[in-house]
Amino acid sequence: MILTGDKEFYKGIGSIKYEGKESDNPFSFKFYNPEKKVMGKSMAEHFKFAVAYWHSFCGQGGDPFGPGTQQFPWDSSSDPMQRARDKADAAFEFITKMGFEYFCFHDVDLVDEADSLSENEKRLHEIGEYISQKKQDSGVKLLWGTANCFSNPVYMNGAATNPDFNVVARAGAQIKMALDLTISLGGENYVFWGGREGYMSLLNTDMGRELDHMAQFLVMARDYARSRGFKGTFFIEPKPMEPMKHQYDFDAATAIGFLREYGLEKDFKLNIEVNHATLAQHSFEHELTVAANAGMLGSIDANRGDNQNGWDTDQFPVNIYEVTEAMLVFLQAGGLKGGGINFDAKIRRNSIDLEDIFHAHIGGADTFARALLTAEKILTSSKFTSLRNERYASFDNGQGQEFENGSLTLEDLSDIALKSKKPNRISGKQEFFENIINQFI
Ligand code: XUL
Ligand code: CO
Repeated sequence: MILTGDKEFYKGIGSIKYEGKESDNPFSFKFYNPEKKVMGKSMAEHFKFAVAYWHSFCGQGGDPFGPGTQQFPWDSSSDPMQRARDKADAAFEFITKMGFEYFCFHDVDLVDEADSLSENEKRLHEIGEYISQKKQDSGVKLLWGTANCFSNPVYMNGAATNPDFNVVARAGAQIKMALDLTISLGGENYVFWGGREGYMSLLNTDMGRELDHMAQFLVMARDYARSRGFKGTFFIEPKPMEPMKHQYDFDAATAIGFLREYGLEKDFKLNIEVNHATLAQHSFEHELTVAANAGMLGSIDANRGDNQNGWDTDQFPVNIYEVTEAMLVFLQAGGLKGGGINFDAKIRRNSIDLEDIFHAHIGGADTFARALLTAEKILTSSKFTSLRNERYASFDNGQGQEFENGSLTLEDLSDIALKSKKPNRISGKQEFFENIINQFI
């Protein structure tokens, strides 16, 4: 059901429905069929697609060379609360027209930050009540909330890792409010993306102390949220750089090591973002695999980077081959632990028509759907799994199995090798594996 406010913002566009790949209606899904079952779950259940409030209703396409190019009709009022309500109307109209069930936000996306913390709290409370009503009316749910502790200049030296305790306390106040808001809106999860938690130069930074502070802060946030009845999962969203030269949550392996070191691994999982993976010189599927192996694959921020440059371009996903490799990991991991697929992606600066975010989200959803269907076929009707398992067959019984069980010593390995023939060379067959993906796309 479409939910509009006093006025309709996306005029002329109705519900986006699945029409199949032969449809020539640009405002329809060609592959994403929410009800279609894939390996026992509907596509809607697999993905839990979410719209990112910040990119779709706040960001106007500004870049370091010039201001925003997109003009939003919901931004016209001079009263910040009216602007916030108009923006919420636009957001819920868009989400319900897309037929998506979820959204994600930062505190400051919902309403402009005021000069004082107490005024902020009032504003957030007020817009929270407005959005709560819209959630009830539409059935749209909150996948996760977060706090923006990186845009305000007060955080230029970091938030939880700031060398000044006064700033750490301010971040605490802001995150407490964001947690309260997330809980009151029934948020299923809460995200910590590092923002400015990292450093520009080690010369002026006590890294060990900052990491201890970050952990202490997360412990406090967890304890507070749990005391308020929050049952959801906390996610860390790794990123190697931007805005800091070095971010503390560099990649999945780093974040997992950190969470385990400080005993946070039970409450926290990871939110893996495609373009963050590639900035860390990994592939998306690498980061998903690292998280899945640790039982910490919580959620996904879907987007893509640009192969020709090295920053976070946050483009919408379109690459079927790349996303199919990711969906193979996704399906084999049994899906996400609590999270969903949040389109943390923005349209290009020169995409200035209001309808452009429909094309973007339709393309993103279709890319994931097509990749999921392809991955399902690869797993159920190709030799992919058996070929990969065969590479490890020597560990399935005999001495290989004893090695895996931990019942051999290094001397045993030595004895075995000295008594054996020289090992055969066995092909890794990478090109054959690559062709299987192409064959099923
Ligand atoms: C930044 C980023 C953020 C987080 C939420 O690169 O991805 O939008 O997802 O703070
Ligand atoms: Co993100």
